[in-house]
Amino acid sequence: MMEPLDREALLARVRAQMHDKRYQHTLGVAESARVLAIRFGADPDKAELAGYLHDYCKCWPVDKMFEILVRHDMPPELLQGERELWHSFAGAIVIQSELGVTDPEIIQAVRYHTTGRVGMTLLEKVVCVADYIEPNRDFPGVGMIRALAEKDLDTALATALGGTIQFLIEKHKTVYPLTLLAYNDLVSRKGREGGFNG
Ligand code: DGI
Ligand code: FE
Ligand code: FE
Repeated sequence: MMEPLDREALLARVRAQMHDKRYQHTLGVAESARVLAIRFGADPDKAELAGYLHDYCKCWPVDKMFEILVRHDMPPELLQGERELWHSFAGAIVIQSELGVTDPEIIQAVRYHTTGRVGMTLLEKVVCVADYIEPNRDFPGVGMIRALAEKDLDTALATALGGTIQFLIEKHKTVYPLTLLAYNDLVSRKGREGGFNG
């Protein structure tokens, strides 16, 4: 049984996995996730912790991630698909084995932070949106997502995922099925509730 790490020890471990820019992004996501959690009623401590952990594997060699994913019987569409997606699924595994994280909510928030999924939990949405809007992020459309995230987390997330899908299509990259399903799920729920206001 592994002792849970205190915040400082955990941050030192996280920092050792990545270059400085990625670490600054990580701190930004943790901060934004805490703000969003308070705003929308998720657990702020869990949101912050998931933010610290979400890109744990992002800078690892792809071979190392691939080996972990194969050992854990990940689906062929993930193993044969875009490598950009591997760090979230591998990260969810590694934070358990290397850091002793056991909270399933945090593990799921890390696992689905890149693709989203159908029926996302509040914490998963908070971490996913925080990843898009943390203070260091600068991409076309980020201002719009930040503004939406002041009021409506689902609309912010659907807009963010929609933007990613659009970006991928423009670059002739594959769209991971879960990303599309997550987008459809958010939009169709909104439709049933009476539509988007954004
Ligand atoms: O790890 P971050 O850079 O902080 O952000 P992220 O975990 O959202 O990863 C973003 C990258 O993943 C970005 O280059 C777009 C890519 N991505 C997200 N969804 C999909 C995807 N790539 C493909 N091919 N398919 C997807 O569905
Ligand atoms: Fe990521
Ligand atoms: Fe990230």
